[in-house]
Amino acid sequence: MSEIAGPAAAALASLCPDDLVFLQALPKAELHAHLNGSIPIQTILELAQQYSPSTVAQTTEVTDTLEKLRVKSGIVFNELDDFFSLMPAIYALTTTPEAVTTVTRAVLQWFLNPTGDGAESPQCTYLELRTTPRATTHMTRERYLTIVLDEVEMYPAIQAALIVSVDRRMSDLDLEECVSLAIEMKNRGRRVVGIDVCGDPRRGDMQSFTRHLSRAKDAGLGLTVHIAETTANTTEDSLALLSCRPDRLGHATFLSDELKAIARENRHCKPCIEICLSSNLLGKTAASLDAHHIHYYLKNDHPVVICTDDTLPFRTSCLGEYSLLLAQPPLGLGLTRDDVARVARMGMDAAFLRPCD
Ligand code: 6MZ
Repeated sequence: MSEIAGPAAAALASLCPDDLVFLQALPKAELHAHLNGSIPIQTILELAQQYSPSTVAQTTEVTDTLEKLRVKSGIVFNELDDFFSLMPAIYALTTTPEAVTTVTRAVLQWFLNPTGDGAESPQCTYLELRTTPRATTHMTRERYLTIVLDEVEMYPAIQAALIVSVDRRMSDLDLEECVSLAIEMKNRGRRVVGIDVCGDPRRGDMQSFTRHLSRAKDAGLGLTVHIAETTANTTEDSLALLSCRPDRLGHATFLSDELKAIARENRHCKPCIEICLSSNLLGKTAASLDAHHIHYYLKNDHPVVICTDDTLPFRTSCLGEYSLLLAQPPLGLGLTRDDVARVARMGMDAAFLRPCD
């Protein structure tokens, strides 16, 4: 927990001990956490020590990225794009089966084991971790997923499950492979509970994704999509994603009122909005907590779940994100304990292991 910085750290530091005990004891679901964005800094530094790059450019990229990640006060992002530029170096350090085992184990421990800083409770009660199956020179996508699932399944089903992410940049063939793998794994009894669409919001044609996403839903997988995360996402982009009847929406920061209405009509059970406060503030897609779209959803009694997104670059934690709800303005939203408990319950109810359909 000592690694957190930025808005979450400031909110956490402002809470009284009683509030901290309250937040720690609250059952919390973490439903929007990207595996390679959630690697503990210590783990990534250890992997860097074993890394033997083949080119000078690779060495420089990894060194520069690690330097940014290590800054005590956290990275200052100018825009969300700065986040995506960190990923190649992180991926360079996680190309082998051994490295994927190491990072998955470390991320699961970070979320699900007691924190060791005096708190008896883990960061969250239930974790739906998500990751993009990655083929490297050392492994196929199937092997990648098997390795991640082997680690996830070390925990009981009521504690951990996996969402398979597909990246907006993927070709039709890659999408076909990832969705088929997710369905096959689920049918084999492996703990894949959903599909996510993620990646750089400026890329990809979501119209071409719809038949793959519908196939995943028809196979009984939950569907969550990053939608309207930035102003680069067009109405057509969002409409294509909404046409697949997603169960949850990632961010939904720039959904117009018209699109919000369409989202609500999509199903009898409104799609829960995955809210990532620190990610939005640091990635500069929300100008301030005051201006954050969470207010709209809370006011309209629309289900939300509070999530971390990528704890490595955004230097946050589940406790940090919940502190942002409870802390007094301007450090937090100033919600009452009852309201925070209600939000946490909505999050637990939105898990794919407890589908509302
Ligand atoms: C969109 C994001 C993201 O899958 O390799 N990812 N996609 N918006 C975001 N908001 C900040 N944060 C992470 O984890 C890393 C990948 O997750 C997606 C990106 O595609 C990133 O490469 P995995 O485990």
